[in-house]
Amino acid sequence: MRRLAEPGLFERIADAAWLGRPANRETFEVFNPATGELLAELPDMGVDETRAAIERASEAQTEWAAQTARERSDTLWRWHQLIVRHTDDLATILTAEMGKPLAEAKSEVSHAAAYLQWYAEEANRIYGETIPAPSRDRRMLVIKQPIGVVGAITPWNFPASMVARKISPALAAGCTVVLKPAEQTPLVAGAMFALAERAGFPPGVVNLIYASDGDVVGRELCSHPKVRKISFTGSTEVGRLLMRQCSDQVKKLSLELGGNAPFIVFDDADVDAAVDGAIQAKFRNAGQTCVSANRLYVQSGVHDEFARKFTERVETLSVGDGFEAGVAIGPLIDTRARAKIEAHVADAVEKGGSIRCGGRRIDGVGTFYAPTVLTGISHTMRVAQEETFGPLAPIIRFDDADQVVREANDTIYGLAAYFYASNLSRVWRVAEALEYGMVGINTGRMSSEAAPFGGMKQSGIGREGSRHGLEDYLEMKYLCMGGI
Ligand code: TXE
Repeated sequence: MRRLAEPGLFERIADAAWLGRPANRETFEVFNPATGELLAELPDMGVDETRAAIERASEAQTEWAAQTARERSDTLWRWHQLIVRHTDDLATILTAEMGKPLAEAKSEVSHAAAYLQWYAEEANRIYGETIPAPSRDRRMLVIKQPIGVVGAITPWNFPASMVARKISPALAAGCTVVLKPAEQTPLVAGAMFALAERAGFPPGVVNLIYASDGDVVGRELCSHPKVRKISFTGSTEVGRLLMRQCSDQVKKLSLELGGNAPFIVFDDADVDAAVDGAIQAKFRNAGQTCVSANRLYVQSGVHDEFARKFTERVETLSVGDGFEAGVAIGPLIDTRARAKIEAHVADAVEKGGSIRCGGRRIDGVGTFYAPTVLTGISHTMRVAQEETFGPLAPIIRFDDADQVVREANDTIYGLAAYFYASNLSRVWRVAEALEYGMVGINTGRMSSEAAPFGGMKQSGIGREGSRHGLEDYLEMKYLCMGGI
């Protein structure tokens, strides 16, 4: 592990004692996907530890909810400041365990801090309503109250910002949290929790479970009656499973699942801007984002120009260890992720697609794959139907503008879509017709703590970020007073 400005932070991460329980003999290992280096051995927690964490969270709930909004806000703000102050260390840990380029890791930590800032502010703005009563002797109003203990499960692709995006609205609302980070990337979550401890959250308000087996912890969170809500980001497959597991208790769920984002370039688009946007939307985080442009539809009039300019740019993206200067594409999270990309490329080539660049793994210890452009792709190939989650850009030529919107919508997913066009009437019609929770128009990047993030169809339930993200952690209670 590289040197941190504050080495004590790293030691704290792996120390089971600070998590409020004795060191467990079972452990699991965390590796750097670029080098194979063993980074840490963590206590492998199971049902007992999860249950104990839920009990602690439940005991802390009443007192935390009874704090004034300003008091909760102040603690969140202190946590935000600690994260800002330790950005370099957190980014170093993140790049080591996840692989993304250090500059991207720093920007992710800043994004995480932005959520804490947003919800520290939003904690003070949880308003109810008064309702004009239909009779004179009544008063009717709505108050908002925290939902209770929240079980949060986060993925490996944004291991810092996903933690902040789930925990900060929950804490602002007055909920307490038990969080299980992804087994591949638990270290930055550990560091963030160590900073939360310094920020002064009362004991039991935030609880961390390190575990190698998501299923064991997930089952306990879903079946424990004191957990009132599950918030999950990850695969659609696990999302469906969690929904089934929560059904017995009709437990509330927020799900942010897979995507299959179309990126459409119409004839009237600014091609150079579209190339820039596609590079951002496709290759950020080596394509391992749920809003990644999964399939590029380019209209015939600009297809050849776009494909040429885009391929030229992709060929300049350097692949390597995220700590090396100038690296744009880090390793994939693991060999399973790389095998999925290889299967999608093989299927496309077998069915007539052509490799314009890349199309191969890079030999060596790390799980690297060359950034790849495919042309001659059709809508029915696996690469256009499934979420690839890697640095692979398949280009589909189209002629009919109405047909392309139908194909863009022809998927079980509905998270993010992008399109480039200049005709205003087309811009409105396409934006309204796309069945997606988020639509980027003439931009390849749209995530913000100030905006609602989430999807339609099987991409999930609920929204994160913005004032809407807070509502998912609040219960609405109607009060009716008679005899006035
Ligand atoms: O996801 P998993 P994986 C998509 C993407 C990727 C695919 C598989 O297409 O290629 O999913 O990735 C925990 N009960 N996304 O296998 O398994 C697990 O420990 C409860 C999109 O990594 O869903 C981790 O903390 N929890 C996505 C988290 O779920 C369980 C981000 C995610 O892992 C569990 C990641 C269980 N039975 C993958 N099994 C996005 N929306 O950004 C696993 N987990």
